[in-house]
Parts: sequence; structure tokens; C-alpha cells
Amino acid sequence: MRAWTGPEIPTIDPAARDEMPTLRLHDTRSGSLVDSAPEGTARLYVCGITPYDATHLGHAATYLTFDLLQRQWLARGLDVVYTQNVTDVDDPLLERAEATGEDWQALAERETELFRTDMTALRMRAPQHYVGAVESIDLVTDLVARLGESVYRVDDDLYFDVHADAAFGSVSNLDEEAMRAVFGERGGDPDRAGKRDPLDCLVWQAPRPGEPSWESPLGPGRPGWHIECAAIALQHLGTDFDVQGGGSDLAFPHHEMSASEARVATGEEFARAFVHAGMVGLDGEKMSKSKGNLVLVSALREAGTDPMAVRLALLAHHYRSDWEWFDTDLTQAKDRLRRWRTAVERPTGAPAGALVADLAAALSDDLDAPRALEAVDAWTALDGTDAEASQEVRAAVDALLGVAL
Ligand code: 5CA
Ligand code: ZN
Repeated sequence: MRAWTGPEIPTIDPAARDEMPTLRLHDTRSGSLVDSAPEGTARLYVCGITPYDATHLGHAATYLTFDLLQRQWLARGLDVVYTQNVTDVDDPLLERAEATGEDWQALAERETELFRTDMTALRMRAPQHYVGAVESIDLVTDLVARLGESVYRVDDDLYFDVHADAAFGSVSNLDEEAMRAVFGERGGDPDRAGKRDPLDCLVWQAPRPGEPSWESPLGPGRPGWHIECAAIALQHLGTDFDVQGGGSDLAFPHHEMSASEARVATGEEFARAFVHAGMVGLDGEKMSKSKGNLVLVSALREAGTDPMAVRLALLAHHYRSDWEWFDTDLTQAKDRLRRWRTAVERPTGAPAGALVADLAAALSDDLDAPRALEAVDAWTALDGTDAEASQEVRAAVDALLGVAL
């Protein structure tokens, strides 16, 4: 799978770097804020799209969260290794292709390309490893083999026994009952006869009529969803990487299962922190491809909306909150962008130093983007005589918020 070229991200003055507070992030596993202070290199895995439809603002808000996180690490002078998957074979993709009569691979390729174009327009840093499930079949079957006795057969499908992992449940912090309640809604099959436990998850699915499958030492089939991310993350980041990220709908079962499979296979922790973005809604429901209540990034672009206004509209909500999109979000963001651009056109302004410190303080505190936007608003309302200020503010707003003025 091709990675793509993302935007150049301006560097922060090393002098300002030393003043930056420790970055703190909300970790779902511990249920609290944890320090994120990797040494030298930060390693990040973010769950990618299932490419059967175009990118909506909910997806964009989630990817923006992890873009902000990377900008914090980069501002501290760290190298960042970013891996993202693309679930390029899975039920929703095959179902959509079947329904429209399109070839499933052509559909996946087209939507993946549109995703990359959308992400670039929104100034998201590109992953170094952008990896599909299909190209990772060997990684998946190797990992299934490493799971040994914790994998068992139901008919010709292979399942992972979640009780093989004493720490199962520790990522999402849900009890059995809560887990069962959401498992079925989120791709699980709690009622499948022959499983040891209703929560056991599919790792290798035997061929079904009309569906693609691959030969493997496990027999013919295709990867289960959770093992896909475990295999890709372990291959490209190793164990105990810094952050596993995605939307809050992935905390259980997806991140719970991937982490469990990785722990059982390697004997080591999968990730240090599990960071989850809230759900964006539209018309009173979670924005989702299956419900069809979407505002698409590509549709906004086609309508001529400045992608920086879209980015600002998303930044105005804290990543951890669930929120609903209204057209007024965009109107307000456009106004803000206009005000900021007018302010940096002035020949002189108030010195940038205090603003850079405020931005760093807000974003270090669990990526508090709304507070960061208010700090920029406050700077634009000041007058001053510093002829360098505009240039420095432009660079800081781009480096830390990804908004090009
Ligand atoms: N391919 C899997 C992950 S391995 C998947 O969940 N794909 S997805 O296309 O359904 O979602 C891609 C990302 O967008 C996930 O991190 C998901 O949590 C996030 N996401 C989906 N819907 C929303 C929403 N309404 N608001 C915020 N984030 C969302
Ligand atoms: Zn994933």
C-alpha cells in the first residue's frame, strides 16, 4: 500500500521546546491522564478506514486528534513513526461492492485514494507505513500460528479464546455484561454455536461462496478484523508502542481484542496508552457510513469550502467529547479563519512568545484544541509593534494546530 506525502510541518524553536510542559493524554485503559514522554522516537498506530465509502467529518475528527498528537511530539524534537492500516477486505466492503455491482478491489482502491486526498487537503501528517489487510495476509497467518492453543476451530473458521489472556478486558474496562451488550453490534458474533465463550473473536474466516479468500497454512480464508491490526502494528511498530488510537467505538471490541491477541502471541504489552476520540453525530445519531447521515470531506471540498475552515471547525471541539455537527460550525470557523488571516496580514503585532507558550500549554493538556483556538483569538485582538510576530504566529499555528494561514 502506498504511503503518501503529507504537509511540511514547521519546526518549533528549540528554546521554546524546553519550556513545554509534559504532554498528558487520556488513556482509556487506566481511565486517567497519563504522561506521554517517549525518548527519541514516538510510535503511533491509528486504525484506518474501511474503504467502502467516502471520508466523513467523524473520521476526519478522529484522524485530526492523532495529527495533533504527532504535532506535539514533533514540537518536542521527537521522531514520530506513524502506522495506519486500511481494512481493504471486510464484510461492509464486500457487501457494498455486491450491492452496487462494483469490483470490491476497485471500490477499495478508489475510496482509499479519496481518503488520502481528503487527508492531505486537511493538512494531516501522512503515515510512514500505510498498510492494507490484503497485503498483510502472511503477517496475519503467522500471528494466528503464534497464538497456539488459544486458537480453536468452529467448523472451518478459527477463533481466539479470550480467556487465554488473563488481562482481557483491561483496555476498555468493561465488565462481561457490558462487553456482551456491544460485541454483537460491533462486528462480533456472540450467538455463534460452538464457541467456547460468546466473546471469542474470529481470527481466520473460511471461504464463503462468492467471497475472496487466500491460501494459507491455516487453510484457505481471509483475516478477522482485530488480528489484522495486531499483525500490522506488531510488524511495523513492535510491542509496547506509545499510543494505539481510534474512535471510541473501537475501544471494545476492536482494541481490546487486538491488544489481547498481541499479548498472548508475544508475552508483552501491545501499547502503552489507548487514546479514543469521541463520536461525531449528525441529526441526532452517530455519523456513519451504514446509516448514511454523512457530511463528506470531499463534498465540502467540491463545494469550494476552504479545508482550513473545515479543520478549524473540527478543532473547536475537544477530541474526547461526543458532539453533533451543525452547518453553523462551519460558518463560525470561516469567520475565525478570516479574522486570523486578517490579523497576520498586519505589518506588526504583539510578540508571539506568549501565544506559543499558551498553545503548548493547552495542547499538552490532553490536546485541548478549543483552548488553543481561544489563545489565538486573544492574540489577534492585541496590537503591538513586533514586526516578526505575524511570521512567528503563522509558523506556530501551522506547527501545532495544522492551520495554514
Ligand atoms: N477499519 C476499521 C478500523 S481498523 C474502522 O473502524 N474503519 S471505519 O472506516 O469505520 O472508521 C475509521 C475511523 O473513524 C475509526 O477510528 C473510527 O473509530 C472513526 N469513526 C467512525 N465514525 C466516527 C464518528 N461518527 N465520529 C468520530 N470518529 C468516527
Ligand atoms: Zn484497527
